[in-house]
Amino acid sequence: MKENHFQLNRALKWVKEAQTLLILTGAGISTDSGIPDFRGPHGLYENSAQKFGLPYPEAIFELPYFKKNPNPFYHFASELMRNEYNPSLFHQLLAELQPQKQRILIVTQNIDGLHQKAGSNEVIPCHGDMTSASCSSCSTPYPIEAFNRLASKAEVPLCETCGAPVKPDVVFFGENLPESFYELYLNPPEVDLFIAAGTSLTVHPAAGFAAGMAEKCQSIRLNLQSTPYDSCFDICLNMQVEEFSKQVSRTGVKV
Ligand code: CNA
Repeated sequence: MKENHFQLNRALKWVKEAQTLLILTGAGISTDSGIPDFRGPHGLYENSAQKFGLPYPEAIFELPYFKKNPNPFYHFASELMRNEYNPSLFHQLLAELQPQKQRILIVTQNIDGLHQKAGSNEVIPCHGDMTSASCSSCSTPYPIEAFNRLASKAEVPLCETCGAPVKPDVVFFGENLPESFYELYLNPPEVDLFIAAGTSLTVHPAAGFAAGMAEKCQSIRLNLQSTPYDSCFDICLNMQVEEFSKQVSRTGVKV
């Protein structure tokens, strides 16, 4: 308990002092916004196989399965699209910190667009997002308005060229990440502080990137649960990101 308190105070001091920060975020920073994560307590994986009739939970984001049966993905996507989600305290914290720091670069594994909605301006969505869509087979782009109209009703848009199911440009298991992420991976910036927040660090290459960054500079792992890469970090905090945000604001940083 005493050790936890000491580590938290050390982390708060680092956040206050750092001028350049790189933050890797995951689904855990959006649970308070109402979007379930995958692997956390009550995450999607706990009930998705049964709910969407999948052979195993990860199938919902696997391209070969999607091409045969895109319906489970569209049931999931329509839930995400029909609701109006708002940024959590942690999204707000990062946006509010921006003018007070030299640089805050966010790499997010999330596809929900909440960092941008909160006002953060340097965001790399390393698993893509839902702002464009294309054919899962021939890659022909699909008009986004028509995509939104159909997907929000859980209807599967079909490619006008080859008839295969269209998918939003989010990265499924086994697919390449955007070029902007690989550029960062190969040339990681010099920063004062790296934070991995709300991520189980189980999905690669993002998890490997986090491990590399954590060893390169001062680093904090902020998550409810431990991760496979905890030993790479200087500080590991097992706590809610919302609670951490409140603690940061108590140090005098306006949130
Ligand atoms: P994950 O594997 O589901 O891990 C999330 C982690 O966050 C878990 O370890 C939880 O314990 C932790 N967590 C949950 N709530 C909180 C909280 N309030 N405070 C602190 N920690 C919390 O998700 P990852 O992001 O690590 O995995 C990468 C996948 C998840 C990416 O491909 C995403 O696209 C995908 N995903 C995104 C969203 C979204 O966009 N909001 C939602 C669900 C899944």
